[in-house]
Amino acid sequence: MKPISLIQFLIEERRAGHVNAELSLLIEVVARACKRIAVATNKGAIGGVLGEAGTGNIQGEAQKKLDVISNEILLEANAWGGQLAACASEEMEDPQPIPDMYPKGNHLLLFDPLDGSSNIDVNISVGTIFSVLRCPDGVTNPKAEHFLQAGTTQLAAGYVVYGPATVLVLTFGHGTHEFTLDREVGSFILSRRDIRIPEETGEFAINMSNQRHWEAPMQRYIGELLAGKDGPRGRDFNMRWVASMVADVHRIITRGGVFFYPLDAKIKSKGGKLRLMYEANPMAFIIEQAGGAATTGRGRLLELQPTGLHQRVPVFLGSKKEVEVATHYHVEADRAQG
Ligand code: P6P
Repeated sequence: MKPISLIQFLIEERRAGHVNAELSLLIEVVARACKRIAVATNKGAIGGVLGEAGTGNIQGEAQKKLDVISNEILLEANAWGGQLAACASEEMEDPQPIPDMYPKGNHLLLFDPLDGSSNIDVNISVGTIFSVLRCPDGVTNPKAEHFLQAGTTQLAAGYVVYGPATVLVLTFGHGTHEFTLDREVGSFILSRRDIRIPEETGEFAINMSNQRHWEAPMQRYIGELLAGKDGPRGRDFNMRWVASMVADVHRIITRGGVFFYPLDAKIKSKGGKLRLMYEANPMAFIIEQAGGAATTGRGRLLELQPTGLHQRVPVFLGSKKEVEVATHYHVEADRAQG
């Protein structure tokens, strides 16, 4: 069958009324920027891009050189196209407006330019996560509060995982689709259309080293998985933890599974580990469009009304049945506490 490139797919989606011209062009620009991030990331030690940048970000985290490079690539690529009113990034405290010399558009772009960057120096897959919102009517110089829209309002979401292959996964709210980069041609080629995640799974992803800090319902849920076929679930489970959300989510998009970054005593005061606006919400949109589920452990992630641009939340996402069981345990425990 003739390969379908990203640009051909986007034109098909426009004809189907799933996306407008401005949004499809924005996605093309973001995908092109991610190809440049892939080139920078793939250079490794010989490209002088490994190690710390010597700076910190709003999260109080030391930035890797590639965090800064990836952020700059996305800002530069999206400055002049005319599709955006502003960008927001994990690496920047405030939104970056589109420079006055360029035309502004009706969209807001949010991204984690290089998620999992603690894995870069050990050559483990990392990725870019992005989300597109509509800029509120009449707002020409968006501030942080204009980005604070629930995940259900996203117009598009996607990630690019820089692994053995460079793979883009994308949704406009009409299914979740995967594109693999053909490096020789430089095109993203459609490799899976309308992805469906199995509702059941035998594979979970969580950072077990936090186990003693979890809330009781999480201890119960994971304890049942670890008990295996002799326990209440009557089957054995396998565990994976890459510590790179994009890699863990892509495994789930590819073969099912469930991912947890729950509240624990260490991070409870911060609200969680992962960021709502540019990690949890885009991933939740992608997962739900592939037939999975995504909650905070207490409610649907996409319905959460954001209160801050860099707000953190607990994340339960993946195969629907396991997300529902774990979420039910938390809701039931809250109800019992009254
Ligand atoms: P931990 C990477 O820093 C990240 O934001 C996610 O990509 C990943 O799932 C998580 O943090 C890993 O956290 O506590 O295992 O290092």
